[in-house]
Amino acid sequence: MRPIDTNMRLSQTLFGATFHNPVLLAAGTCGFGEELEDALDLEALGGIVTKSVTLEPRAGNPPPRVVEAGNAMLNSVGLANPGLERVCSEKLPWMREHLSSIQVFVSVAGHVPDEYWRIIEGLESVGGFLGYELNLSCPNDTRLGGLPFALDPDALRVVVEGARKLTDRPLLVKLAPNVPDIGPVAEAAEDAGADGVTLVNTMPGLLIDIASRRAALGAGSGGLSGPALRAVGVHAVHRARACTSITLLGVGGITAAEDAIQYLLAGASLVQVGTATFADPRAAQRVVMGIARYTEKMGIENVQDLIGVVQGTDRPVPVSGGPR
Ligand code: RRO
Repeated sequence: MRPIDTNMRLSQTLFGATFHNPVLLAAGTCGFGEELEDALDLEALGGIVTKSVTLEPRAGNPPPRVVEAGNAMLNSVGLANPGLERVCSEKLPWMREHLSSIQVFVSVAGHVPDEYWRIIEGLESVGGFLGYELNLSCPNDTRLGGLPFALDPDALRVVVEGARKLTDRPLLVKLAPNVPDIGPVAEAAEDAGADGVTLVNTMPGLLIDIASRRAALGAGSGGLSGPALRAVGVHAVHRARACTSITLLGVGGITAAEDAIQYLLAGASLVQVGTATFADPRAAQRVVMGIARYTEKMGIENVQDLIGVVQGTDRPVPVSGGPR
């Protein structure tokens, strides 16, 4: 294994683990790491979040699955993934061997609470990763009998409380941006036993091809991501910081270090780069280097000194910056 060039300014201990820097690859944009192995230096990152894993394999939605949407991207991938069994037999062993120096969260998705719990039980029996990110907010997959779990705090609580009983690993909950106030949703996740929340998943959207008068995506509507989502994500982090004391992970529209730093200032301890990786597989590495340059230039000893210290916002945030 190659030694890590650790920049102590960027290093943090969170969930009892060392993150060499605050930049992770977001779920659904890096497969299980292996898919991007030749395109960037994964070990230069803080970590990755895998594609969401479901109980059974999923082939995904009909094409096109991704379309450009101005300063954004619309997707309806439809949770394409190899399913729990192959993740345990192929993906986890690869990640254990190749990503042992960075932190891996496995994203978990399902239609009903029991599916989330069975996937966690299956993954627990194999191990080889740090923790879970419960995807309760996919806009392209319906919860049996209702809205995505993250749009219904009571439904969210059921999944998270059940998951909490099954594992001591760090448990993150990924929230949706399309709620009236994300603060109470983050609070519900904290009350139910989550160690952190990831804000935000994509925003439901629809694009129409006017020549064919059909939806531009094969599946109809999809989830909007990219730069257009950034202000929504930064606001969500800021709001969650005011309502909770658990660790926050910011995601949405990060293409450069300046974007990631906004999330840190709003209260996120970690950030995730998603859509930007499609245009430039090294985007996340650029973000790491940019944050390092910024901390050096500003004389900031550790990136934690940036977390949650934004001023001049409409709602107060803790000046201490939340969890360390
Ligand atoms: O696979 C998808 O279509 C998908 C997922 Br699971 C998600 O969480 N968010 C998204 O925009 N697409």
